[in-house]
Amino acid sequence: MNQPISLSVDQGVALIRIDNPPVNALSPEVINGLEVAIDRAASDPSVQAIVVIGAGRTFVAGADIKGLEQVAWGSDSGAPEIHELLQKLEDTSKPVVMAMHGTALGGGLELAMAGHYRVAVPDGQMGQPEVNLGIIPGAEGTQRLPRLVGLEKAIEMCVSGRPIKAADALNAGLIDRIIEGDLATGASAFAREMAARAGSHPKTRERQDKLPSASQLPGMLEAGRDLARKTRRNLQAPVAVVDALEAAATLPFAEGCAREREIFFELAKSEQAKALIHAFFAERGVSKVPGISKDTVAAPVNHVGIVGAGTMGGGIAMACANAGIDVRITDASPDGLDRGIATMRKNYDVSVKRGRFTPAMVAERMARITPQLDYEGFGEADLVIEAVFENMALKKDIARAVASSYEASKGDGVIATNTSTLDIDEIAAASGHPSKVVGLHFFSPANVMRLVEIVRGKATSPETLATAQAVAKRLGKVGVVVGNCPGFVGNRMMFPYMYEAQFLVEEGATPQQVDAALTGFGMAMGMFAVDDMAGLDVAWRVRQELKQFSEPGARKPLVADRLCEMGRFGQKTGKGWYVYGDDRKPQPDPEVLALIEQLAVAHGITRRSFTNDEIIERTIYALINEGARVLEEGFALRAADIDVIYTNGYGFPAWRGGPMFYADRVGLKNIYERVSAFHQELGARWAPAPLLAQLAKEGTTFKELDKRRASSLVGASS
Ligand code: T1G
Repeated sequence: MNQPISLSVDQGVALIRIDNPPVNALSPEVINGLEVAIDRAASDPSVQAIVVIGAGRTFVAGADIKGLEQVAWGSDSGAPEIHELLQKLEDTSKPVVMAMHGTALGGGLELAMAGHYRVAVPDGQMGQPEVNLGIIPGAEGTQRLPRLVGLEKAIEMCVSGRPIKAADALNAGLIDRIIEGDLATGASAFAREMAARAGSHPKTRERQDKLPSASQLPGMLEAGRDLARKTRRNLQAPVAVVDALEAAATLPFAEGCAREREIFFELAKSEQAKALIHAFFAERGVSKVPGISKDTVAAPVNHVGIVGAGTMGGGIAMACANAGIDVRITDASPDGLDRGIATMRKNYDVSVKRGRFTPAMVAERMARITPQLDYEGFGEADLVIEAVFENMALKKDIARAVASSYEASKGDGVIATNTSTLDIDEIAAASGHPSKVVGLHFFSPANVMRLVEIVRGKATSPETLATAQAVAKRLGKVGVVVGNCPGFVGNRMMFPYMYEAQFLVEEGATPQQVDAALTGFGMAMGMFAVDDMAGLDVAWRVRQELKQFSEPGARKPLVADRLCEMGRFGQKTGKGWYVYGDDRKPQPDPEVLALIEQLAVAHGITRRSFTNDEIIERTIYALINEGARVLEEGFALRAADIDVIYTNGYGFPAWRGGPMFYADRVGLKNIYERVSAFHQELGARWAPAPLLAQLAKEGTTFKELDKRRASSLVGASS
């Protein structure tokens, strides 16, 4: 018998256990081992029923995505060959019970649906998340799922990719029983019950009762395609999965499976699958950091102090409370504190209205947050996060005050600053305990946005860093470790991108054209709409501090400062680059267009029209060129880390993989040539990053560079 599969027989039940850590993915060994085990159990006269169960944290979480990656890049050998196993399971005369815990996802759920019965633990989850990888289920899931739960529910599950919980699965008919207590024992008892029943056991592929009638079908399909287009903008797989599900309702099972396979292979080799699989592994790669090993001890964090009850501090407090962490939050002014608490309450009320939380859940969360005007109890905290506005003197004072709270109570917590631009090392030095200081750069709204940049100062200790990584994970966020440079990684790259957008409108494009080109490319929002949402005053303040714009010859954007001087700070003042009505939708403002033209002409700028392609090159290539610099200077550990930052914090489309992966796909030689041409035409700010030049010359990619560098991270672990 193959290694990852074991078989034991107890009182007439064969227990087949899948043990392929970390998530029991369907490797060829697992598939072969299951076939052998099923044959043995089927032919063993002492066996009346069969239970298939996963060892460790979960049932099977899907096909091996490493194999899918090979398919995406051209080899068919990585595709799961599972049809024979599924047929064997379904055709077994003894009842086969699938016992699920953890997350039965993708190929895992498909395996389970070929069993005659399914049971799960109360917190088990089941789903078909394939669309999130740019593919569709490829192991007959689109044909079996609608037969079990009906077409509408199957569409909802496959289009959203979201798993459902055991109670929902029971309700929908996906599982037959919820097992309280030990799963193996409960599933075995259930299996014996089924074996004692007269008659044959249900084969999912033969079921017809839940499939829609011919008259119901068109409406359901139309609604499904609509859902896919509206909720999964720009993604191919969610629309295609409806085609495969349609086949379940219109074709015999075998033909439906053939149709599914055809669509699966077409998508598995698509650009979107390449990009989304890259994004999956990129996100899981960020925790591998030099100097941090699995032996590095992260301190447990159960009590957090937050300094500053503004937008960021409040959002961070909510993120902590949502994760079950007790929070003390302080502010310099009683009014500020009251406002902060009121805002949190308002945000939670919105969540209740949207059905995300119950009032009881909100009460529990608010009870974890203690507002106060002093630092009482901060000395006993495991972590204090300073989240006041960007002012170095103030941040240093707070770092000192937090350090003395720790000293006074012999505490040893971490001191984190939520600065988005300031020098962590300067703040660390002021604290007197630089090894305990780290940057935690949250993105607004902090209770919603998934990204946190974890800024490693030159003295940050491995334990402090590991604690910061663990906190990010506990808060359900992706924490990307970055180096300490102005703007860190995300904002540093944002500035050239944002300025290029502004230069483009000075040269003749309009804000709405630039924004439309960017959203057409897949960005969640256009640059000008983002600026209006964030508040033009934010970048205004930063601009005043940025040294590069005081260098002679550097081109300064002309319009943004003028808008700020006019009090046009964006959405919050109802006017910015756009004008906002009651619906808060951006409308072009003739006044702004006239101002842009007037300033451009006064500065002798030649105006012309731009194509959308030119707009994308000017903006996105600026982002990529700066990304190459960041990478070369070591402020990001990997190109893939930059991709994670941009897809999780800046609305860059995950289906393009992130800016650096996108650059690889365009070809670094092509990017380099365009950047060089812009350098000739537009001046020094477009000087190609030396790393970009080098990789273009070598004919390689950022992904290859990451692989080469990975060897230097050996010994690091998640
Ligand atoms: N294949 C290979 N490796 C996987 C994997 C998979 N399916 N799932 C997780 N890993 C690795 C991951 O890279 C990481 O490795 C470790 O497991 C822990 O993951 C035929 C086509 C299961 C909910 O899309 O959603 O089936 O970094 O850090 O937060 O139709 O992993 O430690 O080296 O994410 O506890 C469908 C994807 C595949 C599930 C666990 N399945 N995985 O979350 O841990 S397509 C999925 C997840 C398919 C069929 C098709 C999550 C998780 P390392 P983690 P976690």
